[in-house]
Amino acid sequence: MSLSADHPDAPLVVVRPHPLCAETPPAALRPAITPAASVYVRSNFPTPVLDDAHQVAVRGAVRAPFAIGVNELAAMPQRTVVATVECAGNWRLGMDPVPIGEPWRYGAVSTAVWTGVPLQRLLERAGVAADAVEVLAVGADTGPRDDAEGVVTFARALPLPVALHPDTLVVTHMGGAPLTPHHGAPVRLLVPGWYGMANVKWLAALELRTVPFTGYFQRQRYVYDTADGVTPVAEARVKSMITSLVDGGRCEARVIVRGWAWSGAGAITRVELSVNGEAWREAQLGPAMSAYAWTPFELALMLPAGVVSLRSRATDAAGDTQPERIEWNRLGYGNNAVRAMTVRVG
Ligand SMILES: Nc1nc2c(c(=O)[nH]1)N[C@H]1C(S)=C(S)[C@@H](COP(=O)(O)O)O[C@H]1N2
Ligand SMILES: [Mo]
Repeated sequence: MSLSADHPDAPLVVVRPHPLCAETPPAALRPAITPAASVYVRSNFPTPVLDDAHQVAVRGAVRAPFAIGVNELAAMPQRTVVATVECAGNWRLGMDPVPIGEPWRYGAVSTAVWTGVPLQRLLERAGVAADAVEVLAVGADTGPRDDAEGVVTFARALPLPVALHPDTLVVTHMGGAPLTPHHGAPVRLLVPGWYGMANVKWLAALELRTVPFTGYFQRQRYVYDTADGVTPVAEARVKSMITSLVDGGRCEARVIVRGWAWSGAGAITRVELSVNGEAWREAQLGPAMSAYAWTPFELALMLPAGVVSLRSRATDAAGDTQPERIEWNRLGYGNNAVRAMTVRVG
């Protein structure tokens, strides 16, 4: 697969080649299901090479620890979930000043069909101790970090109720095919509705904990670091994106503006569009492919001639609406502010 950032038809727009961080290109954001080769990639360390003999250890505060391989997972009842997954750093470049971290534009979001076994089933088999509070998902990838001592492992904790949700999956397949190395082969987590960092790739262990985890990727990264303190990033904030028009491109005056809206807090209840900063107009919503997949919206517009600014704004069932401005945070996560795109009309 070609990963050239310069080639207009490349399946991914590379933000950093090693370890691979790459966005879904604008054209690949149009279909409901993102083409598999264009699902964005975010890796903190080199991709570990794991073979079919790889096992996931279920351990910690459990009655009966065990290890399970991919073949045994395949023999269990499977569950499939269509889910939109967004990196918490998506649209970091839209923050002012731009925070440290990967300079993501708005393509660190994709929708895929994920298949695996509910994490709940593995936890039931292990017998979770009564005093367990969270499940630590440990990846097989490690490496040094500038701001940490020694070697760091990618690991993220999930509150037990989220881990026990029937749609939280130990995934082996994306789009009906075995996971590719970049996406976590042979096994990863999927936590629908949460930002991407919860979906630990190259899953090596599931560790039941009785005290909250405070490791590097729990307290120093994937946290909202503000004047009020540090809070781990969790559910994806409500957001929308116009995909039928190209930012900086041209279009006819009569257009149907289309795009996607999503939220980790519930269904999308409203999407509005504004032309040149004028009054918001409500778009029509289509059916989402699942409770965790983005919702399509569209609105027919007659645009004025010249360079036109277009904005979309989504609201979810929790009552949250995309803000005009984002509260800046040191590491640049969760930027769901309304984003303007410009098109030349005529
Ligand atoms: N083991 C491991 N899991 C990981 C990461 C990682 O660096 N290592 N990155 C996380 C982040 S920040 C995101 S956004 C998603 C990206 O998943 P993808 O590359 O399959 O799109 O994986 C998450 N899981
Ligand atoms: Mo991410």
